[in-house]
Amino acid sequence: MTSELVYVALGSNLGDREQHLQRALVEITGLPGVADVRSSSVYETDPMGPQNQPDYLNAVCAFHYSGTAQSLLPQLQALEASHGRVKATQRWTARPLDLDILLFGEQRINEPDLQVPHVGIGDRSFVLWPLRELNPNLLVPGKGSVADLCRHCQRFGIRRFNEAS
Ligand code: A4P
Ligand code: MG
Repeated sequence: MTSELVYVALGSNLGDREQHLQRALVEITGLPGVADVRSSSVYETDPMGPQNQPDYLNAVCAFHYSGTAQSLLPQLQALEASHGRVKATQRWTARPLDLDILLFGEQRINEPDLQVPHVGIGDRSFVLWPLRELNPNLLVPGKGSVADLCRHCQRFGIRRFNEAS
């Protein structure tokens, strides 16, 4: 089976945020079919959505995956659950780990439980900045280059996280 270049967003705003992201990267690297994992720097970001929640740490990773997006999604959801994530009824609430499939090669998927490119990819600086770091020339199907999207998205509440440890 051929592999696709996949981009996944990582987010955490509960518990030891840095450790959640670091552990998730190790766990993604260990998933069957995953190879050549690269990661952006970590950014600290103001919460999008309800403001009565802690700031997030966000990053993006890229890897080659030999499988389908539909087979990757439940594996990422199992990792979220293993980090203590419980499903909230309200959208955009605090969580120890959020893993979203941003891009799956050049595929466009529109299914009830999976939309790729991720619906919010074009207007979230906490996704676009780390993506630009990995590949500024990357094209988001139907939306343009990551560098252009970065120029036009709102710049709010995003700073490099000081990885002192
Ligand atoms: N789903 C559909 N497409 C995808 C995809 N491409 N990747 C479905 C992953 N999942 C996808 O997600 C809800 C459903 O989306 C899943 O059942 C899956 O089948 P969820 O993670 O359970 O719920 P959620 O995360 O609360 O909702 P949503 O709409 O996915 O929110 P987002 O977009 O994940 O945003 N602020 C900052 N600063 N940084 C953040 O990372 N994240 C969020 C959550 C809110 N505010 C934030 C951040
Ligand atoms: Mg999500």
